[in-house]
Amino acid sequence: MAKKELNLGILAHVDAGKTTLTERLLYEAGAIDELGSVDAGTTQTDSLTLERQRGITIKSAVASFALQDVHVNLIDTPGHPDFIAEVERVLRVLDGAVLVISGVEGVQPQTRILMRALERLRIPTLVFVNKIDRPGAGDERVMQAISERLTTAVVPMGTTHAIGTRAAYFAFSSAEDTGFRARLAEMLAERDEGIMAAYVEDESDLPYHLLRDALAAQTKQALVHPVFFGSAVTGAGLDSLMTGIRELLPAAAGDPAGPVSGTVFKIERGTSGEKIAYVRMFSGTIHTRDRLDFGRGFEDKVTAITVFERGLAALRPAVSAGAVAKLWGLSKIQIGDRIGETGTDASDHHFSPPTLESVVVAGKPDDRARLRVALAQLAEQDPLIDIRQDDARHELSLSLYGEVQKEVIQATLANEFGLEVTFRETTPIYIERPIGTGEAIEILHAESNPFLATIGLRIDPAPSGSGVDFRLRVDPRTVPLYLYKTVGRFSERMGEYVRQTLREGLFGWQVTDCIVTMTKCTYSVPDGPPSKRGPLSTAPDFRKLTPLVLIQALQQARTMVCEPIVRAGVEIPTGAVGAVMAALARLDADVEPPSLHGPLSMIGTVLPAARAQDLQRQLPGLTGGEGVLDSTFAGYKPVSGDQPTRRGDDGEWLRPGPLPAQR
Ligand SMILES: Nc1nc2c(ncn2[C@@H]2O[C@H](COP(=O)(O)OP(=O)(O)OP(=O)(O)O)[C@@H](O)[C@H]2O)c(=O)[nH]1
Ligand SMILES: [Mg+2]
Repeated sequence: MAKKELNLGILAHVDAGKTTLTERLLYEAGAIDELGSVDAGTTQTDSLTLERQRGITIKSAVASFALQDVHVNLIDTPGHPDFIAEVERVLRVLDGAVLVISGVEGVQPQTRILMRALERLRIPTLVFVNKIDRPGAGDERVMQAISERLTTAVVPMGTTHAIGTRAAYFAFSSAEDTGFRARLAEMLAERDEGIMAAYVEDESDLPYHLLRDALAAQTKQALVHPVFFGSAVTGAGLDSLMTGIRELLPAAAGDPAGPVSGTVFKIERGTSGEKIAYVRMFSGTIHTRDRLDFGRGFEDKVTAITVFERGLAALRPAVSAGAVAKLWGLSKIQIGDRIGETGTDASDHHFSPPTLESVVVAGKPDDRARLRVALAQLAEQDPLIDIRQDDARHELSLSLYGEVQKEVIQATLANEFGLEVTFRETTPIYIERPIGTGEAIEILHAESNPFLATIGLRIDPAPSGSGVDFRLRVDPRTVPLYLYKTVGRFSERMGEYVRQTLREGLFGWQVTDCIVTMTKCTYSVPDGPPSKRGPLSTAPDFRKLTPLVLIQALQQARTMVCEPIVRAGVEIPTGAVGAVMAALARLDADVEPPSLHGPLSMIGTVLPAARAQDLQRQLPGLTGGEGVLDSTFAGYKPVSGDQPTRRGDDGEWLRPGPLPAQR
C-alpha cells in the first residue's frame, strides 16, 4: 500500500499536554511499547536533560507513527512563550495541526496566538480538548470559550461522559445522532452551496456520507475545525482523535520527480558535534552525496540521510517530496534555510519578536572567545536569537523572550559547553520608526560619492507592524543586469542592503514600519549608454553606497524610539488586589478595573515589556505565591522623554538578517 505522509504539528499553551499527547499517540499507534510520562522525565520527545528536569518542552522534536496507510511525522512543540521561535519554523512545514486545549484551563492567551497563526497560514487544524479526566474539566464551557475566543467554525465530534473523573470518556457522535447531524449541516452549509441547497430542501434527508465528505473537504481546506475531547493520561478519546487525524487532515502533496525544494526547520548537533539539519521536502528528491544549494553562494554535500520510523532513525539513500528527514554533512546550513525553490518567504514571521536583551558575561575572562562561538552555535539553532558583539566594550548581548529562556541558555552553556556565565540586567529592545519622509541621492562620479553608482532612496513611515517594505521604482533600463541577471534579483539584493542598513537607525535600534523606495539608479560601463561611460560598476558599489544614501534619507525623516509593550492579565487572590494595584501604579501601568470572580480577581493591564518582568518578580511576594501573570506582546509605543540610545551602536551582529516585523 502506497504510504501517504502527514507532517503534523502539536501546538498549545504551556502545560496543556502536548508532550503527553504525543507520547500517548505513539503508544496507541504501536510505535512505542512503553508509555513514558513528562512527570517521570521519560517521554520520547522531551529528550533533553533540561526538558526532563524542568518538565517543560524547550525544543521542538519529531517522532513518527503509522495510522494504517498514513505515515505521520509528529512535531511536538514547546508551549512556553519564551520558546515561540521553535514554533515559528515548524509552522512552515506542517500539513496539519492538532491544537490542544486544557479542559480545565480552557482557552489561554497562547492558544489564541497560535490559532491566529494557524488560520493565517491556512493550516488544517483539529482541536483536542485534553485533561477531561481532571476535576474541574468542562465541555460546554470550553466549547463556548472556543467559539467566543478562537473561531466559530467548530463542531464537537462527540460527547463526553463522566467528565472530571478518571473514568471520563468520549463517544464519537454517530450518523443517527440527529442533533449532531443538524449542527454539522448548519456549519458546513455556510461554505458549501450543495449542502446548503439540500439542507434548505429537507434537513433530515441529507445523507450522512455527504456531510462526512464535506466535513473532510472543509477541514482539509482549513475552513472548519472539528473538536475532539479526551485525556492524554488515560487514553480516553484517543481512538476518535486518531480517526480524525487520518480522515480529516490532508496528506502531504508534492512531486518526487519535481525540482528540489525543502525547508530546514531544526538544527541539532550530533554526539561528536556534527551538524544535523531537519528538512521538510516539498518537491523533488535528495540523495546521499547530492550537492545542495541553500542560497548562500556555495554548495554542501549530503553525507547521510535518515528518516523517522517507529520512533527510530532509519538510514535511507534518499528523501522525497512530502517527507521529513535528517541530513548530515551540511556544515554551513542554518535554521530557516531553504533548499532549492520553496516559494515561501523566509522573512515571513508569525509571532512577535524578542523584546528584551541582556549582556552575557563569561565567568572567566579567558572564556570570552569560546562564549562567542557557543552563542553563535545556539543562534544557528534558534532562529530568533540575535547576538550582538560590542567591540568597544568587548561585550556580547543576546536578544531574549524572557527569564525562562535566559535560565535555559545559562544551563545549556554550562552543560553543553562547560561555560559559566552571568547575565547583566535585562533591558528592552527598542525600535525606531521614521517620523516623516526623507529622501537622498548620491550621483555617480560626483565628488561626494566614493562608489561607482547612482542611488536615490526615499523613506516613508508605514503603519505599525508593517515591517520594512522595499520598492523599486526606477527605469528598468538603468538596472545593471550584467551584475544581477534580472530586475527582480536586483530588487531582492537592494532590499537586503536596505534591511541590513536599517538594523541600526539613528539611535542604534532597528528601524521598522517604513517603506523604502529606490527612485534613481545609474551604473557605469566602459561603453556608455543607457548608463554612464566609465569604469565598470560592481555589486559592492551598490552594496556599500546603499547605507550612505539611506542614512542621509533617514536623518531627514528623523526617527522616534518606541518601546515594546505587553498586555497582561494578572489573576490574584481578591485579598491582594490593593497591593497589586499599588505595585502596578508604581510600574506606571495602564490598568483596567479589577473584575472579581469569587475568591479570585483578574486585573487587565498594558505596560512596557521590561516592567512586566518586574511585575513577574514581585508577584509571588505580593500574593503569597498565588498570583498568575499571563502576558502577550502588544506592539510598540513611543517612549516619553529622552530617546534611549543603544550602547555601543557600532556593534557587529553575529548573525545576518534583520529582526522580524512585529505582528
Ligand atoms: N490529568 C491529566 N493530566 C495531564 C493530561 N495531559 C497532560 N497532563 C499533565 O499536565 C502536565 C503538562 O503536560 P505536558 O505534556 O508536559 O504539557 P505540554 O503541553 O507538553 O507542556 P510544554 O511542552 O511545556 O508546553 C504534566 O504534569 C502532565 O502529566 C491529561 O490528559 N490529564
Ligand atoms: Mg511539551
